[in-house]
Amino acid sequence: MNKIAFITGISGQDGSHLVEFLLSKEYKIYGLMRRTSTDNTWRIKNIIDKIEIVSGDVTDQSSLDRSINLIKPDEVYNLAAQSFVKASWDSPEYTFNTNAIGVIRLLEAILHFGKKETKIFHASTSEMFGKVQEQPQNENTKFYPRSIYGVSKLAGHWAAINYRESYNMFISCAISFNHESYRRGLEFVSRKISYNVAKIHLGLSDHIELGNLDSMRDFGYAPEYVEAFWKMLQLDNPVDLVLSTGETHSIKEFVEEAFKVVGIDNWKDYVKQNPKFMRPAEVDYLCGDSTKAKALIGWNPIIRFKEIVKVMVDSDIERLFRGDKID
Ligand code: NAP
Ligand code: G4F
Repeated sequence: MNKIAFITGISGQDGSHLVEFLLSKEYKIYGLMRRTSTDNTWRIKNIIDKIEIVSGDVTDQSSLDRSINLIKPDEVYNLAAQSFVKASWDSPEYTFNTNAIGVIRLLEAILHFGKKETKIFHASTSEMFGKVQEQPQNENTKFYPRSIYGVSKLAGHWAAINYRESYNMFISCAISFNHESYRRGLEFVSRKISYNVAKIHLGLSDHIELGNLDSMRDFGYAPEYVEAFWKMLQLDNPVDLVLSTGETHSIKEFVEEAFKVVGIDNWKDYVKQNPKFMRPAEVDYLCGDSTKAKALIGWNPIIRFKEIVKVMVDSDIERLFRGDKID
């Protein structure tokens, strides 16, 4: 019989890649989506008729109880989050409600209405390392979040561990480092760069405004990360794993590489720094050590920095050229 998966955050970058992966494994898929005033299914429009969308919100306990009771999933992937770090200074309470209490709500729903053997994946983040206490960061590195986003994800992470230990639930958390794709939201720096470089290349714009160019991130490719999420749930025991490439690059390098893709070397002529995009507290440096993931799930990220940048810039050029709706 086909396994049943329930995904929160199905309309997001990772949710859309995960759905495609699970369909290839012949899962029956249910995805939680909240009501929005305009359509936001652009990432899943090609497969939406192959899945069931359930209306609900991780800030609403009754919708989660109802969903889990109806679906009785074999696997749950909890990807829903207010995932934009910068927005957590504007809406701290909402961010915490979604990213921390939302995890507790979902786990309560599974505890009371799910099957005993339901396996749960939770999306934790390298933002929990924040002001990093060692380099590179692994599963034992001390956390030091630098935003309410990081604080909320750390609370969600510990909630997941607590439910695992309290109720013997199968809950695994990936501490994922930045992973990107052509489906990244336009507010994130990677996509903001690829989209604007594509516009400059096509003569649709003449500059890009950015904030801090010195921060360093361990950039991976999102489709490889979602496959790892699935692999974590195929293990016999729950586990928390750092997922990263072990390579780190500055935002400046990302900009430089993106302009290179379109044959522009004098990138500085096109970039303006705008304090509006700076953060009150920054995560300066992230670089992960995924030795444990390599041992347990054979983690071996193939698509690396230069290729990621190229895939994203090329995709934006193509979509702008076609006039696609891309946000
Ligand atoms: P994303 O593109 O921003 O997607 C977030 C998803 O969560 C969207 O589908 C969004 O729905 C949904 N969502 C937000 N608030 C919700 C709510 N109250 N109730 C139900 N759904 C809600 O983020 P992503 O990059 O795919 O990331 C997926 C998860 O991985 C997140 O938990 C993020 O914190 C974590 N993570 C991501 C990265 C990364 O580099 N991408 C790294 C580490 C961890 P709408 O479409 O309605 O907004
Ligand atoms: O693209 P970002 O907004 O991603 P950030 O803050 O690293 O968070 C992402 O990765 C986390 C994992 O480490 C996830 F948990 C989280 O959900 C999200 O997916 O910013 C990256 C860096 C920051 O240092 C930021 O200050 O880019 C810098 N930056 C410089 N100019 C900018 C800009 N970021 C954005 N979004 N926009 C700018 O104009």
